Amino acid sequence: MSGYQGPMRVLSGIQPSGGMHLGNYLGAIRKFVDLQNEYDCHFCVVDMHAITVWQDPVKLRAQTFHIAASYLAAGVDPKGAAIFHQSAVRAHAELAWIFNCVARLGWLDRMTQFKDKVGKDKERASVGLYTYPVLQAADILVYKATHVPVGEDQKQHLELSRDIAAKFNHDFKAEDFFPLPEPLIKGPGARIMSLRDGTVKMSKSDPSQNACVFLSDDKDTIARKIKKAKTDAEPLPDKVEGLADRPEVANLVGIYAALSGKSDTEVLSSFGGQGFGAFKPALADLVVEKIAPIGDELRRLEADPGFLQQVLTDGAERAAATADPIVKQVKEIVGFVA
Ligand code: AQP
Repeated sequence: MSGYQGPMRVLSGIQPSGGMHLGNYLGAIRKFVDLQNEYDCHFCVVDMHAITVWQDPVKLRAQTFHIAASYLAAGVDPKGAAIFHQSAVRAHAELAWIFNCVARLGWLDRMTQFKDKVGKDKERASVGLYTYPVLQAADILVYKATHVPVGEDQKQHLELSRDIAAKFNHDFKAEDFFPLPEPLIKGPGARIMSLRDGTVKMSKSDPSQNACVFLSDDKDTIARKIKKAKTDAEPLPDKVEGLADRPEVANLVGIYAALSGKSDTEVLSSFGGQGFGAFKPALADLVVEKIAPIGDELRRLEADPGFLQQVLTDGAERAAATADPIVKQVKEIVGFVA
């Protein structure tokens, strides 16, 4: 983290672009819960990122509450961590513009998530989708966050945040003004794949409802999705090496491991040699046991939008109290008149 001496601070966010799924839970929110007692935490609902692709305004509002409720239902305590929506803290947009002038086109041209999302239709993508990782850098650095819990898919964006921080510090001779944020990626569940195709990640925007277990799914739906998950005709292997060319099987074993706190090796020592007729019901029971109670709490919270609004308003006030003085300093460093 270079010579940065500021406080250890965590920032992470999730887009209100659809229902919260098992990948978001294992790759991100579960880590939020673990980190909240150790760091000064800021968890945001990144609505400004969500509109980089079309969002129905009515759904966007509901999904913003849904993500906030998911944080709470999974165990994030709003008295400790600031939970807020990105658009409520103006400092994110202000710093993002300044960072747009620090980041280089060549850096953004290398972002694989942009390429994956636009496919062959780049001409029709929004400019916001292209500069998405610059806004993400602003989200992080507007709090001088030192640690960022994310799934594996965000690794490249985090490297870009570090490049932007380093270039800002260098260009403006502001040594160690921004920390070089560390991604917290490692651990089970960093990359959960679709239940229908083990080569693509589980994603909110997947057109197949059966590709994701959503936190809001009831017990029967969870069990049905796990039992319908794509596999192959062979039994489970005895050793992890046997998962190499079997992405769907590796994914299900990984989900079992992440939710049970065991390693893949331990899971295979229990289930190796058995067919999916034995493994899938055990996995379904485990996912139901861990996820269904979160879903119950999520529904209870979503029925109280007044409470959720209050959590977001309080969180945004606390977040702005940290971010505004940092942006003020940035403006001075850049040479803007006060
Ligand atoms: N499949 C996944 N496995 C592990 N972690 C994941 N994350 C997302 N998918 C997986 C992590 O969840 C956090 C929030 O991600 P996001 O919603 O802001 O953006 P995303 O990565 O683009 O998520 P989706 O579900 O794929 O959304 P859409 O379809 O709208 O693009 C991040 O920490 C991410 O790593």
